Amino acid sequence: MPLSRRHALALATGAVAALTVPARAGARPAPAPTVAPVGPGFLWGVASAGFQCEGSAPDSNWRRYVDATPSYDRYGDAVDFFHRYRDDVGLAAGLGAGVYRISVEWARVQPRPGEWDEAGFAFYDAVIDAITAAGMRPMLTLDHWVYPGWAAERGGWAHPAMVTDWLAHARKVVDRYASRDPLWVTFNEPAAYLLNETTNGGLPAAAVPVMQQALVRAHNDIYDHIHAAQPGALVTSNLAYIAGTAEPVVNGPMIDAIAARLDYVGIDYYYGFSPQSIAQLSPDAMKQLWTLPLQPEGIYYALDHYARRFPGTPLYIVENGMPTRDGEPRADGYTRADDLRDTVYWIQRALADGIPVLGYNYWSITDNYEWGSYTPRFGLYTVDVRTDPTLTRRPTDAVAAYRDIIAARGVPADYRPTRAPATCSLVDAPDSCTDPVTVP
Ligand code: IFM
Repeated sequence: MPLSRRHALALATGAVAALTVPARAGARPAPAPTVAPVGPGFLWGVASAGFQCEGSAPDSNWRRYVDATPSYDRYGDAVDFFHRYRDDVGLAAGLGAGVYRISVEWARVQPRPGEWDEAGFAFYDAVIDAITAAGMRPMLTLDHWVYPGWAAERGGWAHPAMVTDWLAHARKVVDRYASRDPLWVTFNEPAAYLLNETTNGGLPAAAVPVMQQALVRAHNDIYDHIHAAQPGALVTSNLAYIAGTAEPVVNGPMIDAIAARLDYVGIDYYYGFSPQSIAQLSPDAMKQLWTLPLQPEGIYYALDHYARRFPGTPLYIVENGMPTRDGEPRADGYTRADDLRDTVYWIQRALADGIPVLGYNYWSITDNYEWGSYTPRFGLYTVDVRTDPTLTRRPTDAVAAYRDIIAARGVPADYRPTRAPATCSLVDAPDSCTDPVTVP
């Protein structure tokens, strides 16, 4: 069960939530009969990550995890973004998106210690050129869980030189791309990164606090470097929103330690749980992401949580989406288009209640390698990696939905979510029981 695993990880780190989230002042506002569009400056985007989509992958920790794990799908060339980035950037531009999130893969630009690969950088130069030429702003992730094979060889984040070496790489990336005015993400989902390194990378439990401290040091250091290179930059480390009382335990230790160096709070919101749905989860749920329950209104609770934790700091949904199993209809009948529209409705509701939401990225523009498997499909465009050698991008119903949403700056004023808010969502327990969000 996901929560207990993540709880266990937090406990392994000896983590205690240092800061509590202030209680809501008064009852939740009653909803207006109609929902207003988002402002013209709202950032609509799509998100991706290097290893998951690029292919042509150099030696890295993740290449090694795949090689060492026969039950994982062979990586192949993922969806070959390495050769098809122009097409995928064009698909995002065709939606009207204004932000395209990628990660710059350390393994590609520094294949050996002290050796920088100009061809690797040239690839990212070309991708960023394509993004900006299409009228979009890049969002650059410095570390989406992948580092070079040579760093894996010596023990990854448990090695004393890791922070120094990571910073040498990250500074090069920042110095090269700061003039392109990207939005920055330092570490993708740091709590999940710790878990990933424990389960796939063999990071011993005793080294988890070492890695966590290393991530904190690296984030805080590169934050200052980014601001020196790009005055006014917007920097975050995005958090995988967990739920209610688990949130401060799982994400609290990292976010508290970097709180002074966050220009916006990047939030990844996917699943929502109620007491009933959590009781029904199968033990394999984390390997079958398409069975995890979806609660679109949970994005409102997540935003509300972080608006109270960081008053006045802009919030950005850096990732949101829904998995299917190999692109098949979901067992709960929820379509990608309905889930997207319902989710955007709740973002508009959050904005209407004064929560400062800066932007929203859909995860992902195409299906990709979901950390060991091609079965969970998150793409606006689906790609049958295992069966279609042409890797054709085929639109899901959410392509038209997202295009309409972006053009209209949200769902229509009289929109009503297709899915009613859950009773007693654990995404915001216990407030969701005593003061739940409602639809007019
Ligand atoms: O694919 C992942 C991504 O790498 C991190 N956030 C969640 C996504 C979907 O599981």
